[in-house]
Amino acid sequence: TKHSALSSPVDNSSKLDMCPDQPPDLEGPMVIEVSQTLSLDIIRAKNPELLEGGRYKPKSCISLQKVAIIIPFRHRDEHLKFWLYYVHPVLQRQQLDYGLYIINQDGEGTFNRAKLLNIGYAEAVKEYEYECFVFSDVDLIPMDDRNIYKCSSQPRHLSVAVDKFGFRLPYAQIFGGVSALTKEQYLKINGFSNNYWGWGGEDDDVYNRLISKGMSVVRPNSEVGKFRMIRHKRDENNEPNPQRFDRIAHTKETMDKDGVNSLVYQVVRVEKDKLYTKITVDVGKP
Ligand code: UDH
Repeated sequence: TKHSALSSPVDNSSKLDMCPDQPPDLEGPMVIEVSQTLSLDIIRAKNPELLEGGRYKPKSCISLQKVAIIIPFRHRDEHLKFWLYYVHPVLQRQQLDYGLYIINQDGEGTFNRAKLLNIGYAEAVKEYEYECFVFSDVDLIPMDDRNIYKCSSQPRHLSVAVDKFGFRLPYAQIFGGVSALTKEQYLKINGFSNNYWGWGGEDDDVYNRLISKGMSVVRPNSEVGKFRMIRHKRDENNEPNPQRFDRIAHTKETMDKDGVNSLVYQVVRVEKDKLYTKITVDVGKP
């Protein structure tokens, strides 16, 4: 009886509860096939709840974390389609408040994965109050949706049992593939190195940074941590970097001056699709 016609509509978000620790609709092990042909239109149609820029948040509860998913990218459109097709539905079942950022290296210069990841961090924090950053290669598809793409009190390595490595960790210190850092954890290590050009070493450098700041790496078990890696040949302009061994031997001395605090790049183009925010960037050259 007291409702005025002029009062603003009820804001439901203030009445929502936090999402549960265990999202109710998870399916567990999933079958991943990478032989079919996919179109972006099919993937868009299968994900009607996505908002412009590859954003989502659950309607029924407040997400436990705001997560930016960051993918380093160049010339891998086929892999990206499989990633979008399989992983977007997983992230929604996981009840995450998330945004997907594809950081596309412009031009044909030497690839720099870690610098692209730093750029992803820097661009994502301009858009939303992300608390957690999940860095993922484009060719890694989770095989179990109980592997939640969110952060922990310690840095988390998610891709622990990749088919290519016989579903085992190839070495104990590995931090590449898919990993998750809170904003605090990321800033504590000054982000990642900008100086690893070409293939290899940059992920081991991140591991060194974490250890030198007194952190440790946590992982899901090897059942939940299963991944399929899409097979591919070596990319052009991403040859193994001969400097990598020397660089990872000196992480401790260089990390305070080489990272997110020394990041320089140019944004060339920003594309907002329902499925992703694609940011094309000039990373410069060695
Ligand atoms: N990436 C691109 N484009 C490139 C290079 C790398 O998008 O040209 C991204 C992509 O997200 C990829 C990630 O960087 O998943 C890591 O690069 P990678 O796939 O080259 O690294 P990986 O260790 O493979 O997976 C190394 C070459 C494998 C050759 C296998 C020959 N059988």
